[in-house]
Amino acid sequence: MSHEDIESMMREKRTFEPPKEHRDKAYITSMEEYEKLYKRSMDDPDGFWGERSEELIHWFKKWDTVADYDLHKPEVKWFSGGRTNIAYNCLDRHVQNGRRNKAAIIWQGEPEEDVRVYTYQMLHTEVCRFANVLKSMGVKKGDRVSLYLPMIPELAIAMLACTRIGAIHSIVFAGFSAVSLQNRIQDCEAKVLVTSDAVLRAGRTIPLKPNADEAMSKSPSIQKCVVVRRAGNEVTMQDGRDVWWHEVMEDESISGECDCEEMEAEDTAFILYTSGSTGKPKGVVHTTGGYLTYVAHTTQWVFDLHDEDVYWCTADIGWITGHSYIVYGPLALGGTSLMFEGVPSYPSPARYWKVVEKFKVNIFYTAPTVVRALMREGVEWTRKHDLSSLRVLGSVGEPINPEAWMWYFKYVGNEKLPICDTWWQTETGGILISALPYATPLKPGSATMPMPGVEAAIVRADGSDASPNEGGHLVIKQPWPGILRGVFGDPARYKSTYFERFPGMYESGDGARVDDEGYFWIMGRLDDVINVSGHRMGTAEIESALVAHEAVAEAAVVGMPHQVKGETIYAYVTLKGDVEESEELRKELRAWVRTEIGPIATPEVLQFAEGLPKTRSGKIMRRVLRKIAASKYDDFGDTSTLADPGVITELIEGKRSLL
Ligand code: 6R9
Repeated sequence: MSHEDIESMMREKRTFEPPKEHRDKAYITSMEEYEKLYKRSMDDPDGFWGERSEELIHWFKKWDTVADYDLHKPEVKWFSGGRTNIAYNCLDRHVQNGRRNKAAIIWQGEPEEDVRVYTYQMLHTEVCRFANVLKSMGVKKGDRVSLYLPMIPELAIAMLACTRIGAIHSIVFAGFSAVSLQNRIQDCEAKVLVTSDAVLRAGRTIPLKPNADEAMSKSPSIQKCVVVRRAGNEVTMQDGRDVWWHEVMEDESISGECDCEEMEAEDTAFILYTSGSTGKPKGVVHTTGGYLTYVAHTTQWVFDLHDEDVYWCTADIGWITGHSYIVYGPLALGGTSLMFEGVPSYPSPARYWKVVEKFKVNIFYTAPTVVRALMREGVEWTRKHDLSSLRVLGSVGEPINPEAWMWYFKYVGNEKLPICDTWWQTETGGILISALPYATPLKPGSATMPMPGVEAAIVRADGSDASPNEGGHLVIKQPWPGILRGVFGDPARYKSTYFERFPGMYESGDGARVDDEGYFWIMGRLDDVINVSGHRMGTAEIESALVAHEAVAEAAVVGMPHQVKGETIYAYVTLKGDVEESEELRKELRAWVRTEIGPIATPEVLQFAEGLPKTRSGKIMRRVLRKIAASKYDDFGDTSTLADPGVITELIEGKRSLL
């Protein structure tokens, strides 16, 4: 299909009806059913969620109340009085209920021949062993454990071992730098760090332990470090602190049985750091009963996951998508989750499709940036492999542009598979807005409608409801079980970021509109957060990394539209008076950000600027900087409050000379 075909399709405003094939087996089979469930969930939320949780989760002790909240305070509790355990729900009950020999995790390593399959029984044993290792290191309920690992099974094992004993994991994406790791360890005062010798990526071995060493050297809370051998490269082990995973796991004294901690529903399950518009990353806190219920609920209804399916989510577990939809959601349901270590383009752009064919994947969940990157490589790669096992497709991380949607639909979905564009956030724990594959008619580019139980709405700046098609702030008007319960160690920030601007509602920070038929169209962040390849980066974080360099006086960072990544990072940098601009310095500053935060934060463009467009009150007018970054020089809007309007011309000239 050519570009023009896609364009004309868009003009037709076609909708795509849900498939009939497989529909009789589906959990939700029609819009009428969806509407009935939605209405029920709004009329009787306690009844709805109580039933869902009882159906999906094993409780050691049933709760006393379903929901108990006041978003003004804010205070949110779900399933108070109930006791359960996440690892028990993901493992033990399946071992007891006939899934003992079923594959829980199929792991495909980056080298084609590296495949490991863990049955529920095997995973249970490994998790118990590692839980006992953690216990032997003095880790107790409520203690924090940082996990800094590539996409290897040990990461999932370590997560489940933590939740089994009530320890709180904080996973740090292995692409983050030593400094980022250190900040995250220090913020939550982790006792133990689990890491590996290296990351295997696109045929290269990237050492990881040196980053861990650097971070630990400034993190006095760390008592022990467990190191997984992945690549076999040389590492230094510190006596008394560092131990090898394979050695401690093989220790005779470590048992393969370990009782579960009976957790209160509101006990913290994990922390995950995410970027915000100001300051350092915040530790988003998720708790036990509500989170578990919510991820199981959404995995079942959005992906229509059945026992015999092979389900593959391509995210990295370092992000929330991997937490909820590689590990906890699918395993809570007793599903088979495929975990993949590699990248889409190595050794060829057919890699994903090769994996789909090899394991006969039924449900495939990826990000628009992946779709766009593969689209650029050409359709022939999708044709090299048999994709006929696929049944449901998913998308997450950023809005999927209609062109990418159509490509995904046509060449991966063979024009018949439903695409569930799932809108959600680290803070929401699970999917809030998405199509249900066998019920919702699809519109390319729309995340369609809120899940049952989710009261999503668009409000104006004053909090009043927006009219259909009017853009505004995307808010949720009542809590759902997976909502974050705090920002670790910072209750004030929890309140001010999410609950202050629109009292009584959860503020997502995204802009959106709802069309005449109730479809949600997400427009992106309204705050200073950039979405690079589906990953959130706070501009403030990158700016503070830049100004930490001795040559830099001031920096302003904005997002710039990018064909594959959605957005990339554009940095304007004002040097200190005595520093000369040079290509070397430009390179050095880009490399600096890379080591300060991580490769994903590296500015794509770095422009030296004599001055930045500031208002008389000293605020940087980012809107102007965004326009210049996007090479849109026509309409800067109202610039009358600028202290020096001449700056704009200078910046445009500077940008032109860059190209
Ligand atoms: C799950 C995840 C959250 C931000 C969110 C929004 C953007 C995610 C989206 C989407 C449009 C979708 N986002 N999914 N925008 N359509 N289907 O990505 O969490 O890393 O916290 O990012 O990502 O802007 O606010 P997180």
